[in-house]
Amino acid sequence: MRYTRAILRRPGANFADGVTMADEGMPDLDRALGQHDAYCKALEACGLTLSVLEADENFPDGCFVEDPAIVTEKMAIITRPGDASRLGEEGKIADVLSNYRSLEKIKSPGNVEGGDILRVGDHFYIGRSKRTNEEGARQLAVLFDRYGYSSSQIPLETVLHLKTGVTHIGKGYYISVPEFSGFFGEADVIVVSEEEAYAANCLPINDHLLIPKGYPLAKKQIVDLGFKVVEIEMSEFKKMDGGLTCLSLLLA
Ligand code: CIR
Repeated sequence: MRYTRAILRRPGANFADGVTMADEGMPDLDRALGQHDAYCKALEACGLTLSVLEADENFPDGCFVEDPAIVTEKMAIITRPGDASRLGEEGKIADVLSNYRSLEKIKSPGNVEGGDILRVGDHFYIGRSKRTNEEGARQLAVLFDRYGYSSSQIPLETVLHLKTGVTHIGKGYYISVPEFSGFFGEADVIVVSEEEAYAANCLPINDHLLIPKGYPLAKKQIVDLGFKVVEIEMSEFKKMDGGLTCLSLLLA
């Protein structure tokens, strides 16, 4: 699939008030804005046209636009974030997405966050996490089925979202923390060490693979497989439990 467009939202002045389990200190807003700009430039270099929304200080985690929606080539699903502070982020995202897709919606009492959804071809893995509940996963499976996609569930134990711990990087390869390495049958899985767990969240876009900067062992394994990597400094988003996939919604 070739992506042509991305939707993003800039971090706001109260970015540091978002939810986090990371014990890495407060993020620096200026540095976060600089890292967000660099991320935007990398997406443009991959051939994408960007729609960058202004920050909304009602939602300190609003820059993590991956969570309030799931976009496919046939439709988009507006989710219901599972953390109460994030409920409502989906409103503006729905407005923008309605320019490009027909919209489906997850309804109460379902909760889903897009970070729990890992797409591989026409199959969607649904992470069952603290943010994506049984009812949300059930509604998702019905929607995917209606549009001709298959889905299955993966229970989460240690990470925030499914894609915090595993991503599909293309050419049949996954990169994963040990918890998920057995879920993908015979597929080739790069298993990251505990020190490099953050590198399990990579973002393939067209001919490039965005990887977080500072994880040399993971980088070497990826580069040795022939991927064209673009390294992005993510330190300030990591402090708020966000990774590369979280910062954009990609549209083909
Ligand atoms: C949160 O806890 O909701 C945000 N601080 C981080 C969300 C990261 N999103 C993602 O992994 N898809």
